[in-house]
Amino acid sequence: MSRILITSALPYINGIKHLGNLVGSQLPADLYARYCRARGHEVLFLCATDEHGTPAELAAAKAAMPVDAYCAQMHRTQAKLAAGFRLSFDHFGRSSSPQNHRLTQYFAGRLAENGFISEVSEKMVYSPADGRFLPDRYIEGTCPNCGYDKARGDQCENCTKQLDPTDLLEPRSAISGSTDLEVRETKHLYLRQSELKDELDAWIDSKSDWPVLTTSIAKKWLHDGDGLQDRGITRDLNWGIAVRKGEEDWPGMEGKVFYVWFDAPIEYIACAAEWAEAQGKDEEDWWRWWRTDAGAGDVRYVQFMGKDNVPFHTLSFPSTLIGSRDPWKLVDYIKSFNYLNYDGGQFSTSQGRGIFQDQALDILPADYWRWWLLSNAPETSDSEFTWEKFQAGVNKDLADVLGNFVSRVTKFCRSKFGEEIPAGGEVTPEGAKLIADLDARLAAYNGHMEAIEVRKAAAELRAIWVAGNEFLQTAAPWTSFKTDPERAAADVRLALNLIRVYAVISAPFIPDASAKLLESMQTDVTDWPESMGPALEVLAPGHGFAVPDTLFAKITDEQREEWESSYAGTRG
Ligand code: B3M
Ligand code: ZN
Repeated sequence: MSRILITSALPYINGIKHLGNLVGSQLPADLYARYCRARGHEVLFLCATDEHGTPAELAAAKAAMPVDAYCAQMHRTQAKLAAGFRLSFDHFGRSSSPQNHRLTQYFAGRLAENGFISEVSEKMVYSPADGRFLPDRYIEGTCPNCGYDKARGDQCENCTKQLDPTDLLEPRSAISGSTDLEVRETKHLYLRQSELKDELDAWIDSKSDWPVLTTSIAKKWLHDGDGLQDRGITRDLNWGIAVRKGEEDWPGMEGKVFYVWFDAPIEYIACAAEWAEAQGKDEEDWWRWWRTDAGAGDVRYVQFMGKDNVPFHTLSFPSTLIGSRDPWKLVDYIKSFNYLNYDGGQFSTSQGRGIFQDQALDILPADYWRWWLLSNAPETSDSEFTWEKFQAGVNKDLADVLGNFVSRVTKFCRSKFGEEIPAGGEVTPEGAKLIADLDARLAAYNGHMEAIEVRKAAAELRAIWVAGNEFLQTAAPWTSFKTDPERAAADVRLALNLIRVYAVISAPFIPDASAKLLESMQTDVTDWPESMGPALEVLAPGHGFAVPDTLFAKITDEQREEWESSYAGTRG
């Protein structure tokens, strides 16, 4: 048994997330966590809301709520949706937690003690009307390059030119619209990442099993252009973690907070402390996951995220951990994803484009979404959600293949042998062939799950479902029953046992359907099959079962047309 620590990128607190966020980190992380638990490993699966930064402040202002109340409310909303999608976090924490405040300030203190913090004076745009300094993204104006009048202080979305706020013509606050802007001197802390470049380079070189997408992004930031730059880790904002050096004040940093991307990854660690506290456990119960001097040396740590988050997870966060000179656990494997597109465009929270998690659960249960999103995960390239593809995928795989197999076997058995596993007969040659085929496929499925190859695992699981249907078609117990009822009984017994095996190995993808199948087969034997022979004999003759209701209702064309028009890519 191994110990596996799994974290998913923390969703920003503002707004309900769309399906692209879900499939880009949290859902595949849940798939892997469920699989690892089912294989008997000790798993700690953590996620949290990412609650600081300007987006949180602006969203709270828009909701006319104090930002802490807004974050508390949105954390509850996101936690409820996570439960709706059956995301089996051991803890869903908050980056605004007291634990994260303490840890973030601790790390800043350690980095300062070790010489990895510099204090830099810089000029920032201040808006008296807003009573605050404006981050580059919250300064708007006319692009000097293309004339676009909504260019931002960091980039023009129209011609993509990188900008400084001082480049903008007629600059104004993107919050209040005020053009009364001043440039003021302010001081910020910088993490001296450039000092850690060689150590980071060596660490990344040691990751020989990382996907190319992950390594290439990390190397690009390390070596392209001027190489790894020092990075500001403080902001002039009201909402966030106060800049302190451990327990002490930080002279000159009064009124400032840490930059959201400095404190957010530290929440991965703080979340374990929150989990321990929530479970009434002690500090060593979470230190054994995060400190290699307290037992985390044998932990395998796997992170899940969208590809745009890779730089922060391969450079900035490791810089914080390495620079602390404490023996914190560094990530062993990063699984990063491309983007899920919606009907030809990007999913976008800010533009309300796409299908949002609350809307999805309003129209269909989690398993439909889990199956389609995972079997179409944007692993090696972007993938496209269209209502037609979604309808075709779930109707075929879930209704016609898996659901149909379960229904045919249980209903035929009930009609000829009653609602119990029939006795009689021996495994037929077709049955023996099925068992051999399934052993090979199970090994392949396990291999893809261990390698976190999500789409390949889904394809292999689908093939395992198809194999059951093909066996049924070949064995045709409804025909053999007329001349050789013992043979029919043996084939039906095998097929009914296969339903239980399907329930066990499909659970990481479709947990609710899995639970329903186990209930209908009246069994709680859920050991992951080591080999199919013994696994297909667990339900002995005479064991009772109940014909389940329809496992997956098909999506009708009318439903698909209605949903396609009502979720035409905008969210009120
Ligand atoms: N919230 C970005 C994102 O949601 C950021 C991830 C933080 S993980 C520490 O894509
Ligand atoms: Zn432009």
